[in-house]
Amino acid sequence: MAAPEVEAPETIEGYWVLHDFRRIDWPRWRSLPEAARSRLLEELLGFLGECASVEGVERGGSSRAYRVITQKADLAVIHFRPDPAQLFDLQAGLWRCGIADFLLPAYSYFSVIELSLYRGPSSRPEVMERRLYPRIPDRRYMCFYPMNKRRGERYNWYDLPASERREMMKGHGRVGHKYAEQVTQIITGSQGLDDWEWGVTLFADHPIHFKKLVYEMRFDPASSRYAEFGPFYIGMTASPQDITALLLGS
Ligand code: 76R
Repeated sequence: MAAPEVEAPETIEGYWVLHDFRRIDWPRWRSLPEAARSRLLEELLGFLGECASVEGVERGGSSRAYRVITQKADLAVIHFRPDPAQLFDLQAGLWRCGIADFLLPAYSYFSVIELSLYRGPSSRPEVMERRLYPRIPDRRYMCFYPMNKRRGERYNWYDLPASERREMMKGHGRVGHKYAEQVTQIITGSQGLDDWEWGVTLFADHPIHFKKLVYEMRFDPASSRYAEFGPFYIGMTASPQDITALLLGS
């Protein structure tokens, strides 16, 4: 029987994840009186502060706001939470803020932190814990894109024997590991949850590291033959002062 060869890799899931991208409706926002804009900004900052307050709680989750470059979005919020139901509440929480009337949906993604056990589980429970339930890394830049593994006539990831996939993931890990200091990757699985199969979220102190890493990876067979990519979003961490400057121009 060929059954063991076509087996899906075992995965372990951790935090549930929502990436929520919004565009600001600038003409309508700017036409508001300044006092109204300040009030809506305060309410938004209060909401974001509340989101981030879970960080002190063990396995409570993590949330970060980002400014986004290009016209695909202006703002992004990323939430990690232990219970998927919390993400429904967080999404609704932002819509209930008055400023939501001026935030146009741009993109969003629902997934769950996933470790695929191609290399077997780490023998150290604290390593597994840290990877399944991480804080959002304190790096200045974030890169998010969704991806699939190809199911073409010639190259079909899902038809490959497990041993070949394992070998290829080893090569992938080798390329990635060269960037371990500059880039933190968080892979989230979204099979059955959203339109692509994985979300890739990378964190680094400078976006040049995203470019170098992703380019080098394009030559690795796990990507060159088998990866298909969705849109890329690049964000920069946004403190309350940054969001105030963005929205009120001060
Ligand atoms: O060392 C380990 O245990 C982890 C090895 C590892 C796995 C299992 C790893 C390492 N990744 C894994 C899984 Mn990854 N990763 C991506 C992308 O743009 C592209 O071409 C692909 C997008 C990047 C940039 C990246 C970076 N990785 C996965 C999976 C799940 C596949 C599956 O289960 O079939 C995907 C979709 C994926 C995609 N990867 C690394 C990195 C980096 C930087 C590392 C090294 C991390 C480190 O050593 O600290």
